[in-house]
Amino acid sequence: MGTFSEAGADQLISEAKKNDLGGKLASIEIEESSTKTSLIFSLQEEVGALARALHVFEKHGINLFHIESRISRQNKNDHEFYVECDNSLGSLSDAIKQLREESKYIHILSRAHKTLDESVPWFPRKMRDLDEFANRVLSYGSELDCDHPGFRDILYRKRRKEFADIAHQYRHNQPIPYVTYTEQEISTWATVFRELIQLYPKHACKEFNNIFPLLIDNCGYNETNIPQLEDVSQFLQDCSGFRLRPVAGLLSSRDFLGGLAFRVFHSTQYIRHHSVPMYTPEPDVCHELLGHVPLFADPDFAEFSQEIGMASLGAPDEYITRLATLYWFTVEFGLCMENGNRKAYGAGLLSSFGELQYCVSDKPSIMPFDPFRASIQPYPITNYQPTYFLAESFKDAKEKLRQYALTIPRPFSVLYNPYTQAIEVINGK
Ligand code: HBI
Ligand code: NLE
Ligand code: FE
Repeated sequence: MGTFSEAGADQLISEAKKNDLGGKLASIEIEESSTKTSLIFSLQEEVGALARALHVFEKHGINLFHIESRISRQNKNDHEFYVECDNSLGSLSDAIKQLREESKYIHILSRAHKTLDESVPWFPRKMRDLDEFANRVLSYGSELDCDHPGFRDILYRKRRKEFADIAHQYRHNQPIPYVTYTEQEISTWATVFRELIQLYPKHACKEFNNIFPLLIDNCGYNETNIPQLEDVSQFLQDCSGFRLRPVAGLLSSRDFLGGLAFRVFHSTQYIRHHSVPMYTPEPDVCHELLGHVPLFADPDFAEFSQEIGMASLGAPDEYITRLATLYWFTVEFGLCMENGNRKAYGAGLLSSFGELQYCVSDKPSIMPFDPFRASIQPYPITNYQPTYFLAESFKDAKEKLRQYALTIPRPFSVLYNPYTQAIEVINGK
């Protein structure tokens, strides 16, 4: 792992040493793959000061590889020490804590790998790592909850199990298997499709309406055909680099959001039970293909979605909950302003002909989109939403989200490298 090559890191450290030990460069932490940690601290010139500082390392079981000293440029009465120490044994964080108390300043130049891994929840580093999610689905297929409309329908349960098996067997970079949908499934799709296309021109945002005809032309979207995930995934890759991955059911918020960091959208392939075409609380192929896919083809929206994903990587649990809530009130149930009219851009609205009509009526309450506010708003998951957040535009929502993401405490920052399809971790913000 690691973004900076070791050579690069070493170069930065030596620059820091050469130029200004106490200056800006010295406060950058650079990730290294060895167990070596380098730091600089200052001590007031007095007999025994160095011995005292060195005793701190001894006390906490830290072996020193290297030490240099010089007069501080900032204050001629102070000494500055550069040390390289072994992080693999002993407690370096305790030693640093004590040193902070005894020295005027301390700068950690590079910290060994170990420290990051211990304090941060696991997250995928390469797109291929998303294969790990397949067997971590929360509920799926044959294990339908007892209040699910398909619970008593043995045929439906059997069918859901077939879809779950496809998703479980899927691996990164494979084509998504085509499925032959039954007549009953196509008829459910037809009802949903027919009702929704009557509502889109008036209630869907313009980005959605711009892309929808392209899906009809290129991906087999029409009343008599349920489009194949593989065809749609290829189309999205051409438009915005987003791609689909089949998933058996609900993933944890952490896993689901993590996929978005790679522009990977986990998509169900089964269809809702034929008894509930107007609204279902679960994602299904109508929700993914009609609700989500059109906007993932839009570059601004794709970037917005990826940024939520990137913000989630390695974030503390309480922030994952807030990001999942933000996802809910934007990507799933977001409204935006367009020439003075309220339009839907959330996928949960664009795939439910029941809720799409409701959300533009005067029944729900509408609040301006502010991520600090939206991220803590409670919401029901099995009914129409009582509250929606209204964004000025995707660009504005993206900018606000960026400000919010900066407040998430993480001891590192992340970049996505599209050439390697990998997350690069930069230690020290
Ligand atoms: N899993 N498969 C899948 N699909 C979703 O839409 C989904 C999910 N897990 C969590 C989730 N959505 C949201 O509720 C947010 O927590 C991200
Ligand atoms: N309620 C939506 C629909 O019926 O299409 C699905 C929402 C999934 C979060
Ligand atoms: Fe969704």
